[in-house]
Amino acid sequence: MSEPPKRDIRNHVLFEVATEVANRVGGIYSVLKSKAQVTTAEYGSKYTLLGPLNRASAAMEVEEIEPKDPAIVATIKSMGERGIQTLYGRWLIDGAPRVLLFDTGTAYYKLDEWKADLWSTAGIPSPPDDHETNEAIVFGYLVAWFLGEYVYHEKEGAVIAQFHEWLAGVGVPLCKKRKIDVTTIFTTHATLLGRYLCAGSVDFYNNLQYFDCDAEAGKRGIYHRYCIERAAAHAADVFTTVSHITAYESEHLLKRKPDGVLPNGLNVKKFSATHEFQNLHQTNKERITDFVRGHFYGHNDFDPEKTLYFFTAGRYEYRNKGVDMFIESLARLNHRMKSAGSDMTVVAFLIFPAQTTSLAVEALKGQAVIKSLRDTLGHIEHNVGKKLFDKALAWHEGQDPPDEKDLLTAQDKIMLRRRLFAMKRYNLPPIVTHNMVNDAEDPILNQLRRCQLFNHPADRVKVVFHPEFLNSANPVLPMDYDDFVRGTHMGIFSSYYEPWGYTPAECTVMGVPSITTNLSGFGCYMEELIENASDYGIYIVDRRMKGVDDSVNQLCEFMYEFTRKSKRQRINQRNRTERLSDLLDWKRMGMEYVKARQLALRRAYPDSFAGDEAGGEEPGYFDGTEGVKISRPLSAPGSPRERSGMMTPGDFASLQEGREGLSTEDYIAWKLPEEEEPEDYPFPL
Ligand code: G6P
Ligand code: 1S3
Repeated sequence: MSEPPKRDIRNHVLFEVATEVANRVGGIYSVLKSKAQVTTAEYGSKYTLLGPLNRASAAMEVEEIEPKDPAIVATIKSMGERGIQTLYGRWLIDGAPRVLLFDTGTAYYKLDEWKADLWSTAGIPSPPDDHETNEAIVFGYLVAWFLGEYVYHEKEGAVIAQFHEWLAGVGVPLCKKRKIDVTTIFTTHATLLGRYLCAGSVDFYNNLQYFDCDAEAGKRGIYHRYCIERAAAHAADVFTTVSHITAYESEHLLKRKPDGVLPNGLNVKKFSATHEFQNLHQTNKERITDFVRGHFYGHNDFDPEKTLYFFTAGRYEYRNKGVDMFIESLARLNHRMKSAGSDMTVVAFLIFPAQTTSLAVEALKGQAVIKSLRDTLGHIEHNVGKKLFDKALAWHEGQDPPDEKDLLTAQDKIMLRRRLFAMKRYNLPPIVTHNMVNDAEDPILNQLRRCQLFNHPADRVKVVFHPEFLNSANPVLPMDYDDFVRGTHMGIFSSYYEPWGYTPAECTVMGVPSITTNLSGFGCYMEELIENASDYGIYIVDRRMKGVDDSVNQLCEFMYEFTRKSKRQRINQRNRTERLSDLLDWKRMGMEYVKARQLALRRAYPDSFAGDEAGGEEPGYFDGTEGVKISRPLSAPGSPRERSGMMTPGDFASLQEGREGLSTEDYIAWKLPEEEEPEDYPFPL
């Protein structure tokens, strides 16, 4: 057989494969969407995202266009002839990347054949009734089909396919088994077993190396999914994850050391006036205050000027997202503020989508009562103004100026009295804004009840559980998430399982201080990068070396100290927080993706790099001597003092050729206690 033609690594094309392309589900959507701008800047038309077609969200997010790349045209055509429908277009986001979405429904006629093939070629079983896995299989086979035909039509350029998470992972072992001439990267954003084990009551981090993974997956009914994830991790040319913690977890649960860490960045938008984000805080805070006035009608005995808004938000994973710990800490904060006679009030929002039937009548009533009061007062104000004007016109020298007592008519007084009586309330302001499907068993509601956080007038900590994502069309709290975050004073994310954690990172770029933990990828990253993180509004609770009670107290202490800051101190701290934005910008974080792609090309096409080895004579593509092809990270360090002058997270220890993957010793800030001081190991084994 003749050698396949050598592919041109310089003019390679990039496909990114994920189930959340133009389809918001969770964190991967945020990764792809925010990263699109830097990736299209680098690749232009040579970058295409592949995903399953969700017609409802595609209708909102994608504009259909005609493909120009002849290999894509030919492949879509030939797949179409076999009944596969696709949508090719531009994703309507910054960077407007090209997307190719496959209608998996049109390929189900092949499901049984593909399941049999998956078993015979990769030994991966698939039970009949797991819809999510069926979708993953169909999508994976469609992607492998597409890539196989694409490289048949496109013979010149090298092809990189980067797959995100197990749901998009089936294509990876298929590419390998079928020897498709592409190089693959598999990036996991969490591990299936990690998510399941942490959600239970397992001492996860101290037992990572001891789990019998097959058995644990089997017990939870996810063995087949676990097989897909593990196969993808092992079959990929390059295996990566989003943080060093998850790298450590992957090593033990997926049994392959990742080659590197690709942390998540954000598309940081700078305002032309640096104080603009502070103005936005003030305006959005007023909008939150409007809601609070309504929600707490009849109990508005706290001063908005002395009220702080805290919040937590995310996917409703009660234990993984640390909601249990947050509520317990709020209860302790309440007690502490009361005992100290604090004149501050904290309103804590918990935003986690859960099953609801409708908005609660009490929540709607609160907003309606306040709206009527405002309307009535507006009316009275108008009448008073008019009357005063008329009296002023009729005034003559020698007369007394108009008396304010004559300005309110009897009717005005009655209207006012009615509104005041409408604000009388015999119950406490509700702790939840919606009627929950499972009120009696909801873990958040039960923990609030257990901790007796009932919005009593004497409480210094009030709570509002909003079991739905925010949006500006909501009649109770009409704000989009970003605006809401800007208006708050602090975000609190005391996660137990959090491979990266976008929520505190988003707070940071909006100049909102946040609390996170050293079990979150973001927390570890910031702790390692910045020497005095809390000065910059990044507080990190130790959930690794402390007992639960001590961690709760530490979280409570952080919040309490925050309530003692003056307005000036809060403003200064927000300024410092916002200055960290550059550290989280994709312009910097994206360098790790660049390195992963380089490594993937090197592994698949080592001959093309012959002149690039250390000491090689010829200028190499990737050694920076051949002209700048790839955007560089920001060269100016952020204003906070970085611990080590490292530029990107990968500089900690990451993607390098000639290594079998990260070395366990390289995982940042992630060592088991026994690895440091064996005799100090605090837990029974
Ligand atoms: C921003 C605004 C100020 C406002 C302050 C309130 O900095 O520019 O005008 O006074 O926010 O801060 P606070 O922490 O009390 O919400
Ligand atoms: C995952 O989403 P999650 O909230 O289920 O992926 C995100 C993007 O990489 C990551 O930020 C998060 O920690 C993971 O948990």
